Amino acid sequence: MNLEEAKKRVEELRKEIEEHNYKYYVLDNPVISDAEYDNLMRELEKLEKKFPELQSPTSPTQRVGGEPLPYFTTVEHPVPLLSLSNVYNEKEIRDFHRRVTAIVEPVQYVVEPKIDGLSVALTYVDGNFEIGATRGNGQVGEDITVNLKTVRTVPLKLRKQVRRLVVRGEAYMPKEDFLRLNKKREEEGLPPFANPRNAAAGSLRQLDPKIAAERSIQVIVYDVLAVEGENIVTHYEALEFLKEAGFKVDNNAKLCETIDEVIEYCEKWHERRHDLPYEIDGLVIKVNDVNVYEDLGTTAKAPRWATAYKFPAEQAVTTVKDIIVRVGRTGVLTPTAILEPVSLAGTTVSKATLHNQDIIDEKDIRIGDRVVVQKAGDIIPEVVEVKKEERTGTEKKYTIPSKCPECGSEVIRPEGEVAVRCTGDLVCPARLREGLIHFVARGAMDIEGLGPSMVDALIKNGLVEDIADIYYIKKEDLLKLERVAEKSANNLLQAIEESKRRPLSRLIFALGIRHVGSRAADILAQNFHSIDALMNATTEELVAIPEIGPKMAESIVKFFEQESNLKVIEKLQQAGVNMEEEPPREQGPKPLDGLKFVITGTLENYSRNEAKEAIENLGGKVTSSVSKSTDYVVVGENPGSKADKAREMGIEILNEEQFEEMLKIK
Ligand code: 1X8
Repeated sequence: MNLEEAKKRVEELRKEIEEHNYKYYVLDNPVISDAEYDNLMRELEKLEKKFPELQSPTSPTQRVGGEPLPYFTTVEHPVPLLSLSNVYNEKEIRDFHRRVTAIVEPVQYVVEPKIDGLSVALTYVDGNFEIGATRGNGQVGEDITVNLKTVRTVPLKLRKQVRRLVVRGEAYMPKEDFLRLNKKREEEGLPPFANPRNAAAGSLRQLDPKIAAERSIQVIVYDVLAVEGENIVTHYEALEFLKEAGFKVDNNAKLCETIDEVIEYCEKWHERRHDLPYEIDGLVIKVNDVNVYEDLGTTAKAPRWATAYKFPAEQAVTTVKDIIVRVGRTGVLTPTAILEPVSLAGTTVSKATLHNQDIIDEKDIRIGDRVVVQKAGDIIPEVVEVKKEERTGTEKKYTIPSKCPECGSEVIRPEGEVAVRCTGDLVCPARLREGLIHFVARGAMDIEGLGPSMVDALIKNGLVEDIADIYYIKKEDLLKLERVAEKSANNLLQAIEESKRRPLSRLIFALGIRHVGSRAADILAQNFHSIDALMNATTEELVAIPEIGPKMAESIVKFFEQESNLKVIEKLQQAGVNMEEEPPREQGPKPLDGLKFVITGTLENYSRNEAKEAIENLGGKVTSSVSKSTDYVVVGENPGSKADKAREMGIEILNEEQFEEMLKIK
């Protein structure tokens, strides 16, 4: 195929793929199978690789996420993104209507679900997606174009000829994807997101677009902020226009002729709010006729032609069966109410957080009480109030115990804090599980094959009583565990062995010292060069380092004062865990040390074995399947599904040329 033919085919493919994207994501009506779609994508990728001059920033292949950014730049919105006034009940909806009809009459409204996400503005020039920004303060937002490009519902090219178009929409994570993501995060020892909104915001405000690409974010568009060459006279028409231009719009937008119809629609969605695949916190009511917006005007912050009807937080009444405390990884004892299960906000609730002793005292919550529980935007329900009039006199007051229920260590309440903490640091079993999951996690000691279920098995079988014990596990112990065979035992021991050579900063982070995150761990490693030196650091020395505050300094000093913690560190040292800045290496550092490769397809200049040998000679490893710990996938001719998997997971892909470059440079 020559360049001219390739160009023609590339254009055809892009058009066809965009058409299928539109049918799938916007119309919810796919007409081809995933496999057929994948074939089209693969053909396009192949041609773009073969003819790099045909690459284009708006090609559907560009949605995988490019290079990480050092920071986000800010952008001024061409039109301010206003906020909305709120109304909370029927009376207030009618008051809003009265204010509108004092100026225009008659009036039609459009009512739409109010998505609980992150507002974004998308700018298109000559039909091409140019800038995507967060709302920020309404005037100025952050440029998150690289992340929004990975969102399949953001068209890279419009389906209509428009010179310039600025639209507003809501970026969100569907509820199902949110639950799946949190499950995965917990398995990886990462803290879960509190709600889908935080998950969406956290994903789009990542400097590495590959992370955004892995998360399923969607954008529903609901406003034309600016357009050239179109005469849009009603909001309902604007929604039609947006849909034709290729955006995903909410199919639940309804045109209402009367305020009674508006109220009825709000009530309908109040009842059915959990039926939607995304979280909504109310409905937006907008005047349909765009021409009267000027007459209605805006207040300082919000337009008078629209308002948000906000659902009341969902509540239910149930009984507190018991109060227990849970001990988290950081040692905080959190009192939790065990409830008579009750249906609330689409789920069955059987627990509510009581936060701390102050809250229990303030609300006077007792075991046996009838209580009102509430689920606001967040996932964790709370006790709002006690139905004191329903007390029978048998209710029992509750005080958090003075000893940790898990390890019996004293608990303390640090000055100025509401939380109570166990002092058993590295010895408390409740903290051992979480502490171990954290210790072996990817950003810490990165021990592959040691997930939460393996951690549980090790603890349950008494193989580990502190984090250092993992370095003393023997193969015969592992083989006694359920579902551990020779091969996986070997792999795990190998991974444990390798983790001994992690840099000092990883170890400091892995210890789980309060307030010490991975960035602080880097700084500490750079300043102290060894655990020994860090152990002897005083509060004064620590706070003298930029970015180390007094709270963190105190926490570090306290950590190393604990005799039990020092014992664990000594055990780690005796096991041969690196405790100095430069990890010791067997025969000097190699350029590909610690990097994992997967090879798929046929390479022109290397047999499989030659490629493997070349990587291993430079210190890299070759594995047969793509996983989250894979660093690079080398893709030759006729690659298998591994290339797709890598792309899906946002793992860097090397063609043969890039692979050779890497072997040379390194
Ligand atoms: C915010 C939102 C609007 C809509 C949906 N979800 C939101 N979060 C909509 O109009 N369909 S409008 C809006 C605002 O103007 N602040």
